[in-house]
Amino acid sequence: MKQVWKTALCAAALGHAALAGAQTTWKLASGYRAESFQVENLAQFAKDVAAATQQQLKIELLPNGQAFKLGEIRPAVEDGRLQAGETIMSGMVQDIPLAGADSVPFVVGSYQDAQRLWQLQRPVLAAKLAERGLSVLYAVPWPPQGLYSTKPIRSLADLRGTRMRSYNQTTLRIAEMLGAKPVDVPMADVGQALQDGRVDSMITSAVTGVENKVWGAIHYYYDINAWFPKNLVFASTKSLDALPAEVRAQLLKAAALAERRGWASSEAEARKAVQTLQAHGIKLDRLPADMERDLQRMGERFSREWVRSMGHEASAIFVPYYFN
Ligand code: PCA
Repeated sequence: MKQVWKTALCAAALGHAALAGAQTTWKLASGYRAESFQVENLAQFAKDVAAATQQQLKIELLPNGQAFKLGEIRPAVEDGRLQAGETIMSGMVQDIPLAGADSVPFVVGSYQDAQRLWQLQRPVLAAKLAERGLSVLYAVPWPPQGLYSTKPIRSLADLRGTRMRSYNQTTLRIAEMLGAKPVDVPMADVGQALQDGRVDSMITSAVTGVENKVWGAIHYYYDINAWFPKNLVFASTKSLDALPAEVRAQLLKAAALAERRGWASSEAEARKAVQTLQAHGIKLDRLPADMERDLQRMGERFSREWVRSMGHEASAIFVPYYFN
């Protein structure tokens, strides 16, 4: 009799486990703040997925680089510690050089061009990520990158010897080319780094300036429209394949929607943010024409270096970008 009870209890427990198995929770880490427009879009994506799959797939967000630092997120998804992640695409260039295509200076000058570049970059990037067991969910650009400074800038020489914040290989190399000292500061710490006087200048979006309330230390913003870096949201292919087909289809549908929504909100936020910087007393200035030319030349030098290091993979993206 005892044995019969044991068997019955085991069966009940197994039945319960089978039901619970139908509900999956993914952990998705982001290196960016929950209040950032990128992570707000991500939170909406998670909500959409839960609703569309009747809670069969829940996405638990781990934002702010707290559980996993920005640079650790992709490796953590690769080795199964996370099921999904959000990172800045150009942060992957050490392992996947063509992920940096969107951060080559002065190639893309508008959201429309950024979209065209993404359509060309996506298939080649997806193939590279597939080799690592990763799948692309969606990508959303940060607004155009401008130049911030505590002091007015009249020539490139004014940046020599200053401490310039970097967040990817492009910002690092540009600081080097300018003879500035690159200081790596995660996006969430930019406000603090400025307050502490650890940074004199930086290249990032107007939105990032607003989100970090940079107006205490920064007095000048130059709208140089240098590039449109994208955040990439991606998943472990193994986790994706383990989902029931219908759940997977709903997830991919929500991802496509998040991509469209994100691009629209990036553009809208970009416009508002420049005004907010000005409203807080930051001078929106133009660079002198000869400095603009020098900056363009530096961008060309960067492009040459990049194309040389990439070989034919760069042409797969840039030949159709420039000639089609
Ligand atoms: N904000 C992020 C990346 C690009 C941007 O506009 C940052 O500054 O780290």
